[in-house]
Amino acid sequence: MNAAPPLTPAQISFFHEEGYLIVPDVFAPADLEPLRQELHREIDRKARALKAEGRLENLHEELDFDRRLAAIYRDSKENGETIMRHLEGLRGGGFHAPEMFDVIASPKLLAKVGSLLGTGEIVASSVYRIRPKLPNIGRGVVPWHQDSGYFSTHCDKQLIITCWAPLVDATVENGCMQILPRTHRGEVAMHHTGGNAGFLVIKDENLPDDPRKAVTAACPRGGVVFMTNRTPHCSTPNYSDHIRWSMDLRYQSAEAPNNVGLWPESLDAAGKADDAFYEKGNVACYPPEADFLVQSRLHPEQVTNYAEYVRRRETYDRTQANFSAFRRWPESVATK
Ligand SMILES: O=C(O)CCC(=O)C(=O)O
Repeated sequence: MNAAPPLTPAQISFFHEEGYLIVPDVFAPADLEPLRQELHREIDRKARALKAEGRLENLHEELDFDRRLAAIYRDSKENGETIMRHLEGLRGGGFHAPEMFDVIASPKLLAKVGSLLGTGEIVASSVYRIRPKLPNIGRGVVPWHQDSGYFSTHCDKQLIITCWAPLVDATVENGCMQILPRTHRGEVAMHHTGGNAGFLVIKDENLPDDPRKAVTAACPRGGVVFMTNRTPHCSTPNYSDHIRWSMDLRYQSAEAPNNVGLWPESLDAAGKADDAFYEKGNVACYPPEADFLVQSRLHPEQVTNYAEYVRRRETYDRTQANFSAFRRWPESVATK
């Protein structure tokens, strides 16, 4: 059996020095095809459901995965937003098809993530997103932030790896990521609420370095941009004629705080577990969504299978919506 290759020592050093690493060939393009096709089928199912409700006229069946959702959005912003919100997975368990789980648990990706975490005991973080950045629509533009801005403060010094993986070639034209290198070792920068489309934003004056030093992280389909949770990053508009599909997945060591052992049925009405649980230091970095053990040599019997992953996604999203161990950032209207 061929084990999936880990990263080289030079790649690992680069990541820890720079706060990011682009690996252009983590996946073969064919590895991502099942996910692309299932997303396309999901769009088709959602569009048909909207049509059955009398809310959508043109299914745009003739268009491919890289264009169809944009055409639906152009016809009706409301329909486009409904489908996008569903796929992005912010509520209701989000998109959690088997094809999604296969990518999250892909040995090829986990081998690389393990190299960066320095352990084979890996928890897939609760927060992953599928992002269809539509051509010439501002909503997909993500302002400067660190992922830690969204996480609870007790995880500031933990390493949570974001794996940003495009499902099409990500280029300057279609709005790839911008990364501020060598700035990931300090405190979490001041964020403000009120950024574009409700995102948190670090204003230019609060960035740890001059944004003109940003690296443009173009990345081919099959590649992955690895970042730390304190690496400032943003993404720019999509000026192309197709959708910039991407996913961002997150992983941490099983030693870092997580909610793997926490089941919603053991929570009280306020969404809290009993004190004994928290005494173990186990408040998840992002409590409202479920973490799951995705690789373990010490406890292979505890590695989450697909059915359990679905149950955790679906249950956590509902029961813990009001649970809050978050930091509070000030509000701002005038962002740059
Ligand atoms: O995909 C994008 O445009 C932004 C993604 C992002 O900010 C993230 O993964 O944290």
